[in-house]
Amino acid sequence: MLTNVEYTRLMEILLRQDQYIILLHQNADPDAIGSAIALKELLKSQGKNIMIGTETLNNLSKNLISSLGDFIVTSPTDHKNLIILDTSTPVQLGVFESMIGKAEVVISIDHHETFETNKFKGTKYTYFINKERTSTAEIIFDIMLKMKDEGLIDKENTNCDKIIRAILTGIVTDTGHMRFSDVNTLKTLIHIFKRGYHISDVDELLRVEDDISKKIAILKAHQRMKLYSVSDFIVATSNVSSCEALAAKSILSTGADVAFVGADNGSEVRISGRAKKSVIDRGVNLAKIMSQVAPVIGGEGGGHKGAAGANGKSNMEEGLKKCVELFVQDLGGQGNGESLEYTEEAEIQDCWGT
Ligand SMILES: [Mn+2]
Repeated sequence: MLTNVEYTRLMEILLRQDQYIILLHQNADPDAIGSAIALKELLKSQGKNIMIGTETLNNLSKNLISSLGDFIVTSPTDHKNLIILDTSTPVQLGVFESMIGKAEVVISIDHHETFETNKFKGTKYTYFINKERTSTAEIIFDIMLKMKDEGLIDKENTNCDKIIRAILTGIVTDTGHMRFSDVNTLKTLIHIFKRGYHISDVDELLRVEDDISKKIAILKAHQRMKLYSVSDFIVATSNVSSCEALAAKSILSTGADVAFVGADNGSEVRISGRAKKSVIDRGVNLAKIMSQVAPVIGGEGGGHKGAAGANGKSNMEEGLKKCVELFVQDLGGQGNGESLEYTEEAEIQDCWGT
């Protein structure tokens, strides 16, 4: 842990310069981006001018940046004061590594094992490495608490909501949704939860809105669904013009145990099948079903037991019917050889039976 003395020294050093660029490792993850956004806001509240630079971002980080409404630069600038976050070796800075040579101040804040401290001996380098912390975001949160204790945070001038959301996202992602969290992570989270935040806030910040065609495909797949009761499973079939795999997956999350969704664009027919684990556990193999359906649509099929597909040319409706028949056979074949009865449900009944 950084001691109180170290935090005081870190604060003192950070507040010395008026302009910084915060640099992050390539393919910056939400801990790097969240930490950078939070530190940027904290320093901005002290009248500092701050930019964030990273060569590339991962997809989650792109979502985080657009959700929090921030921006980054992707090529070196002429800044002389650098803050390097969440980066254990300068090489990881990619194109920004070249800025280190010309820099006058380099401050590294990180929770990784090794920053190559020996490579940069000299007065311009200052390291605050706390490898016991599960994320860099927690270190930034400690800086925030320290600033608050010292009366530096003026709520009017500080976007505390943005800072906390950024930090919470870094913590949650770097701990693998808390799997690698420890006592100190939880202590930080207690502070954050007491302010009314929750882990589900992070999911919202990282989620990408599906584009309109995906939404329509999924909704139409639900609208056109046919349902069958087979043994104690619900089998659904449907059709869309595209996004059939996504639609099948979505139908499973709505409640079906097995879904077969066809797509026919006039020149090509595709069928995608998805099954829940409870179905696979009964010996059903969708890859086998898809390879047997393939001749009906004039193509080939395969995949995995729980997720499989077939591509062909025509006869989507017949293909979907065949999928259900083969599923019934496959399920029946696991029992005493009797063929199972199946009925098409005329209406979807809700759980109250009305
Ligand atoms: Mn990290």
